[in-house]
Amino acid sequence: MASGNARYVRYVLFAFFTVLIFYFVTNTKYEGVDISKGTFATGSNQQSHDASKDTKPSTQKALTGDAKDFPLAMTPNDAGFNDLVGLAPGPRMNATFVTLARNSDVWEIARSIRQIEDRFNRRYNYDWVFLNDNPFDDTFKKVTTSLVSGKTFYGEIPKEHWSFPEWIDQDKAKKVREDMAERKIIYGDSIPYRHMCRFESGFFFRQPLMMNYEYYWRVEPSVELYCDIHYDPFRLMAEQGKKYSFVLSLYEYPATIPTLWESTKKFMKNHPEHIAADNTMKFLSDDGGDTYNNCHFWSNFEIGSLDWLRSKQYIDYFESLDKDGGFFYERWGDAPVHSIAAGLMLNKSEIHFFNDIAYWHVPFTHCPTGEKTRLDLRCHCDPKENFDWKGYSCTSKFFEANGMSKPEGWENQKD
Ligand SMILES: Nc1nc2c(ncn2[C@@H]2O[C@H](COP(=O)(O)OP(=O)(O)O)[C@@H](O)[C@H]2O)c(=O)[nH]1
Ligand SMILES: *[C@@H]1O[C@H](CO)[C@@H](O)[C@H](O)[C@H]1NC(C)=O
Ligand SMILES: *[C@@H]1O[C@H](CO)[C@@H](O)[C@H](O)[C@H]1NC(C)=O
Ligand SMILES: [Mg+2]
Repeated sequence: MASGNARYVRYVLFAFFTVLIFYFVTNTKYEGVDISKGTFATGSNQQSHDASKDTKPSTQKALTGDAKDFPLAMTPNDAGFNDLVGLAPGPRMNATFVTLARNSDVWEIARSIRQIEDRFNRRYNYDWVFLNDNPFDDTFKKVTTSLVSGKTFYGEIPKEHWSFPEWIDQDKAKKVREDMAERKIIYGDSIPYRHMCRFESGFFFRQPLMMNYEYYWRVEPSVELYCDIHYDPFRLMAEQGKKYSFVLSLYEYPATIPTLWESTKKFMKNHPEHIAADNTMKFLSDDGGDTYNNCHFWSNFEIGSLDWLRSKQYIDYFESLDKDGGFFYERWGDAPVHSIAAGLMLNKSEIHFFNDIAYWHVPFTHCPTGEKTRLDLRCHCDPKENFDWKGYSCTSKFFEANGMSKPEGWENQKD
């Protein structure tokens, strides 16, 4: 009997510990294997790189739920913030990535796409439009289509959008290029670079493929993304009424834009109706608009509204600049053109600084200020590289113009 009792006790203890172990195993949280719930996507990842078929998106984007059921999760305290596996639930915006590139840029753009996909788009599957002044070759189409999780589209830019307008004096333009070559101004002797700047200033947003969308995210070859993107930036733009956004800002080389501000002042005089009441002139000028301080948003990264770029106010500005000829008689960049337009014609609340999108384009880095943010977003950038608060950045000026307080820790990153 005694031995029988002891056996019972052993059985009971054994059963108790088995249940206990089972309890601990099933209640252990493994970070990184969260399976996201509530995905109702029906869209497919099928893509075609047959450009002749890809004139417009053939199916409605995968709409995975109502916005009201899936509010933007902006901080780790918000529901769903750390669900980074599987398709993101919630609505999709009418938006696309856009890249201007040559066939020879294929491996550099492949690197950029891979980063955007890993950090963001694999969960959102937004489309990607590629534009080129020459036809894209098969390798370019195959490689990029294989990397993009959304649909890919390839457009050839018409000659009128990539050539000298008839009012440009060719001799005068040539002399400028020779002179800039001698003065060693970067891209100063280049014709294609000037076509590129004029195209990005006035034409990319009205290419037939771009007419299918309301928002764009510009991506260049060889850029890096250093942090996870936990929410849909397109949705932030739409829900918060943003029209233009940036991650890096800096001073333009004055030698490339000697008369851009004169030309802009002429436009302001001719079109006072286009100037926003609550504009960001303070970012652009230190003397109330008399002179330009050369501050601009770095346009190789942009998330913006295509409808705004297609608006009468923006087109009037571009056409006024184009008539003045500075894309060829000087070397006006699309960055100061977009920035001046945004600074003067948008209200302050319509321009957004994405602190949480960490980015590099040679030679500058935007690495989010604040260690907590960097850890929450699993960033792999060196905070010392952050350009935001260094002397040649204009981001301080943007914060001051908007009365925004700088993120904690900015003082330690001044140099
Ligand atoms: N199709 C095409 N794209 C170009 C040409 N020149 C520049 N680009 C693209 O325009 C963008 C800006 O050019 P990039 O060389 O990066 O200029 P940077 O960033 O100012 O040094 C990139 O996306 C390039 O791929 C060109 O002649 N043809
Ligand atoms: C997306 O935006 C474009 C341009 O405004 C519009 O023509 C198109 O109908 C929109 N598509 C959807 C699905 O809303
Ligand atoms: C811009 O701001 C002004 C003044 O605050 C306001 O009257 C106007 O409606 C705003 N415009 C937009 C598009 O928000
Ligand atoms: Mg570039």
